[in-house]
Amino acid sequence: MRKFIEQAGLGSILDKVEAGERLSGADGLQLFQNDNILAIGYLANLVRERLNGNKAYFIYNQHINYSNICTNLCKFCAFGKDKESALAYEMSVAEVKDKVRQRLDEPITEIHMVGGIHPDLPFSYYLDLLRGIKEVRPEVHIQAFTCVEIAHLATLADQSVDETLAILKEAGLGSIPGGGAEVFAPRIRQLTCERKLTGQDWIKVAQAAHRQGLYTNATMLYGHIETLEERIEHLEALRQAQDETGGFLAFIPLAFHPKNTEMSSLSRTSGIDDLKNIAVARLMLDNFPHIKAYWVMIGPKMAQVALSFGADDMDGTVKEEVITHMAGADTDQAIGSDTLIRLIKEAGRTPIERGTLYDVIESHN
Ligand code: V47
Repeated sequence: MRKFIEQAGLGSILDKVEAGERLSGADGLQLFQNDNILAIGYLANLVRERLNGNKAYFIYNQHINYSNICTNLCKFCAFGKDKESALAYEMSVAEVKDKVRQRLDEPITEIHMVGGIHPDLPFSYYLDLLRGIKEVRPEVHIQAFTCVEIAHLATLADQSVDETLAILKEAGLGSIPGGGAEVFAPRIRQLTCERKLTGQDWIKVAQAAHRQGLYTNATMLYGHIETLEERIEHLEALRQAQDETGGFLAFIPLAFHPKNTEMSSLSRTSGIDDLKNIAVARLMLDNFPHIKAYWVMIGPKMAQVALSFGADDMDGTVKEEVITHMAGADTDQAIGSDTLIRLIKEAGRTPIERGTLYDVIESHN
């Protein structure tokens, strides 16, 4: 195998991976620029198996998007709508509780809840959402509100981010999903989401959460106008942040879906780029315990293959995915746990149903 990797021009990276040495930004760039996907995958799989063995995780979760009304209106997003739009919606707390109630007969362990930056819902609404969900399903873990939303909630609450997080935690917040990171580079934010929280501030919110004992995830929206260098800078910024506070659980590369967005002239990502983003993330983010292949965005088949290219998690049953489907995703909006188990087994991995914090619920040997 060494000969094959050397022939691909990746011998020095293999040396570092075998020695457990950190890769440089230049190494990351070299990987993105290399065409030998099998060699890149082999390297990523070494790290993946060192960290997670043969395990491949999934979760029984339910997504709820309480409102799509958003003042940021990012160019890559088909979900966020102006308040006056005919497609704008907002759920009452009672409606969200009903959504949870409707699935009480399913073994859901996590509610994943995000929305837009709503111009006028009060802070109390968000606290009522958390408390309401806990009333209906007390045991469920609520993973909610991106770092962008948390910064907005701090403004609404007229409190520091630390204090806001403490109040949300008290109301039932269990952890924070990875959305809103996009690409940290100011150039990309300027061109695609100029009203959004800056990359630096996104990281500050995540680190504040870690200091409060709240785990968070991180994402990168790839496959639009970002350069490979900007992808690497994004990964390096996350790695640095993780060195400092250690509270990131998983990294999820998000494949850009152009339909119904202001960037609809761009193409969908390719399978090779999807796999490279998983593999390079696994190799660069040596301090992230998990890399997720989000089947909603890259399709269940590609997510299955990704389990041999660095990913150790397929995310979950999801139920009612909205954000990617508004942008033209052709995957289903939900997937059965039986299908996830079958896909994982066929990939030669051991399916592990996990809780949000990667506690083992059931191992399907
Ligand atoms: O924040 C928006 C992205 C994110 C598009 O933490 C788009 O485990 C692709 O963050 N094409 C929301 N992506 C989804 C998300 C997520 C999903 C699953 C698991 C986790 C986790 C997090 O989707 C947004 C934005 O970055 N997004 N528009 C689009 N057109």
